[in-house]
Amino acid sequence: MQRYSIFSLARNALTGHKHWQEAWRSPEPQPAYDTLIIGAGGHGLGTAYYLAKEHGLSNVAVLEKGWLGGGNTGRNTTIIRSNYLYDESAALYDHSVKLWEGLSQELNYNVMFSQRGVMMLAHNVHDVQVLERHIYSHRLNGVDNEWLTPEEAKAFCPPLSIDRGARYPVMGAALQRRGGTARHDAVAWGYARGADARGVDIIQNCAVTGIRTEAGRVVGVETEKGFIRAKKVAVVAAGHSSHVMAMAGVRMPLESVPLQALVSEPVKPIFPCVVMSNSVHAYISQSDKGELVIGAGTDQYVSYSQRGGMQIPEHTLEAILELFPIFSRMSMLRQWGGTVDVTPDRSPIIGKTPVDGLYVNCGWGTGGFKATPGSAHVFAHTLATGEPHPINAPFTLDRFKTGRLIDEAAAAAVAH
Ligand code: FAD
Ligand code: PYC
Repeated sequence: MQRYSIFSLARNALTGHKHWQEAWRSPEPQPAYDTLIIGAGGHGLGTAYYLAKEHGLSNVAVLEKGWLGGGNTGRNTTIIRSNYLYDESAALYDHSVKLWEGLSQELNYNVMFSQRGVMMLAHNVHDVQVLERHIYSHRLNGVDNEWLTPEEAKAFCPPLSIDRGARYPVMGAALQRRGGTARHDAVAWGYARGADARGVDIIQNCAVTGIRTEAGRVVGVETEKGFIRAKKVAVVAAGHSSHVMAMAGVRMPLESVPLQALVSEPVKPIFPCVVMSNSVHAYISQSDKGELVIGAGTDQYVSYSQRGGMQIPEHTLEAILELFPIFSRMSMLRQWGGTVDVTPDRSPIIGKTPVDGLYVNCGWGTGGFKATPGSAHVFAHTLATGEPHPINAPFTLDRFKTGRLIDEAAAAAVAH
């Protein structure tokens, strides 16, 4: 890793950064690769990294229509947790949390993973029963989670109001102490640098416009930079997955929906953890810059819009103020949106497709950032060996035909 002293930082600033070593190359595409990955978000870049590092496969290119990390990876609110209900999901998301715990060292890049705890609030008897059921299930799977009384929840998060006269009073909370947040861009940058250093070509500003198949087998992709031949193609395009998969004639069980978030002006550290409330459709944490990071349920209508709109922040801030009246005089700084790909059972699709050589990793909906290392790790195994890793084996596309669904709507925690 290149290190910069304060003097070299000053020198580079004064010389317009002319002599800085780039963190990754910007190559033109080769005519052919063993594997092409469509989408340079965290999942696509991580997959390329593990293909090269763990499977010795570096004749790989990642094709990105915009800039790397500019999709949902760079737009999300970075909540990381593994408190999902079913065994299959607990295995997948906790595999990811374990990889998060060593990721800065693995990449030699500070992804600022902070296990500050994720607390989910209960506001009615149904919430209490659902969260308690989740806690029992998590513990059976070796995933930490514990029940807090309202007073314990307030001790863990002092800005929280536990006024029993509130319209949606806090009746308790489930706390996963190993949950937390990370720096989203750094995850994309760390994987990109690690993959590039191992020979992977990352090609930005190169939209895939078609997927070419012959006799039921993928042979390459059409792009803005011409046709690129490949033995295997992996679609990791998040909110645009159904659009890209349609290029190969595969119809996906996905809806693309905007998900918005916003941040406040920066303030000194006041918020020590992450708080989520599914019932009031709001969640909140504080970034290391000091901004309160606030999010919401999805927009009501399907759309590819990546812009913010007023109705979601207004509704969300009403909910936030009921829980945290202390923030009533804070100003909001900016808002944005991303396009999330939602499956009917709110679980991802990771694996083979009906087209030989075509693989897909999508359907993470509102919650795929937390899964980035785990998803990339098992997907790289699937691509390299042609067979699913035991952890992603249940997350097939054909479960929507067989009926073996993994319904994580309650654990998704973000209303949609
Ligand atoms: P992306 O980062 O979106 O990468 C896909 C890439 O594919 C994009 O860069 C896109 O440009 C590219 N692409 C698309 N089409 C093409 C094409 N034709 N050719 C080439 N490239 C193409 N998850 C959590 O776990 N915790 C959270 O707190 C959280 N908060 C969120 C808040 C918001 C506002 C949003 C929008 C999402 C949130 N998520 C969260 C979800 C999370 O962001 C995503 O599930 C995750 O980042 C998906 O990563 P990815 O690498 O699959 O997708
Ligand atoms: O999946 O934890 C999550 C999440 C939080 C905000 C958006 N998604």
